[in-house]
Amino acid sequence: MPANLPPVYHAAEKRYRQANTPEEKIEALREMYAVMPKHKGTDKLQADIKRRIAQLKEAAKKAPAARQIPQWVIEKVGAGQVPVIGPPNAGKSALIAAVTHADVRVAEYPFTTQAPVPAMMPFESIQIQLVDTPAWSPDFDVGWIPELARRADACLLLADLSDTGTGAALQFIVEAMEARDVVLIGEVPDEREGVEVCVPTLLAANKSDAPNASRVLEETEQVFGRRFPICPISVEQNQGLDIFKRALFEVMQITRVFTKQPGKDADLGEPFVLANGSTVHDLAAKIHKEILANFKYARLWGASGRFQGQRVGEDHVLADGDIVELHTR
Ligand SMILES: Nc1nc2c(ncn2[C@@H]2O[C@H](COP(=O)(O)OP(=O)(O)O)[C@@H](O)[C@H]2O)c(=O)[nH]1
Ligand SMILES: [Mg+2]
Repeated sequence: MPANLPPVYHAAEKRYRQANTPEEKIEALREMYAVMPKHKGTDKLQADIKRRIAQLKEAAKKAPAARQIPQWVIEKVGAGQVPVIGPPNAGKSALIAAVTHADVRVAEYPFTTQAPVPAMMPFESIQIQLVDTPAWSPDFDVGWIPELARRADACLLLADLSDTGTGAALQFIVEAMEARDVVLIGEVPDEREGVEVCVPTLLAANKSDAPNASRVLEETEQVFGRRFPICPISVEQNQGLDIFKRALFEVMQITRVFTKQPGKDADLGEPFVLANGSTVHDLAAKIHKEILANFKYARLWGASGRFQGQRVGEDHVLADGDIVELHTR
């Protein structure tokens, strides 16, 4: 039986996954428990949440007040945070160096990157925050990468097309994530069960210039083609990087909205970034709570309108690139 969890549940679950302290986690779990429907279909989930609360309380008793924010919590800036995750030598650092202005170390020997390193990737009107991570493999277990992924807005998995073992290496990562309740998936389903966190993920397949690349790409597609969108690139030869940026933007499921003041030109500099499906209400709430409180109507230019300058209400669903003029009392 599907659990049919309400949006408030998913909101609390998001707080749970982004919580930095045990207290915040317990609070979010309690909220999840309070708002979830209690029926047979959620028996397992109810038990699971209770177990987690008990575990957290137990852990808090043993290690009191470790309030420090872990070093792998990276402050989010820009339109979204995207860890770049993959096996050793896939070219994670090389990719980040190619698409950002950051100085990340690229090396022919594995395990060059030891701590998460954030870097901004410009994409059209926005900046996406990529986070370089250490290579993750059975020989080198980086336990905090799932924690980074859990809080992320999307993930980028990087395959190495010069390595026939890249499919198995990625499989290891995907499964190790799932063991920590982090599910990497191309498109997050609307209806979900359980406490797992789904993170929208793009698979970029690097080194398409390598001798056996097309065969390895085919194998990678066979294993992961239904799970992730796959985007072949060659960082070294600067191939496919524009398509890659667009594909990552698509996976993130975000809508860019520009605002304008009545009687003035639109501010086409930096858009507001909203989740797909957001409304004029969500935009107003993001700008200022006074604007939301005094909202009268909006005028709209862009793809979501029937005509340019259309007058719309709070419930109007916005589209990428829309320009909105908010009118207040
Ligand atoms: N042939 C080829 N080699 C690449 C490409 N991108 C990166 N490399 C090489 O792969 C090695 C590992 O790169 P690095 O970015 O350090 O990998 P990381 O461990 O995933 O961060 C370096 O020697 C890079 O020069 C590519 O597109 N094609
Ligand atoms: Mg690296």
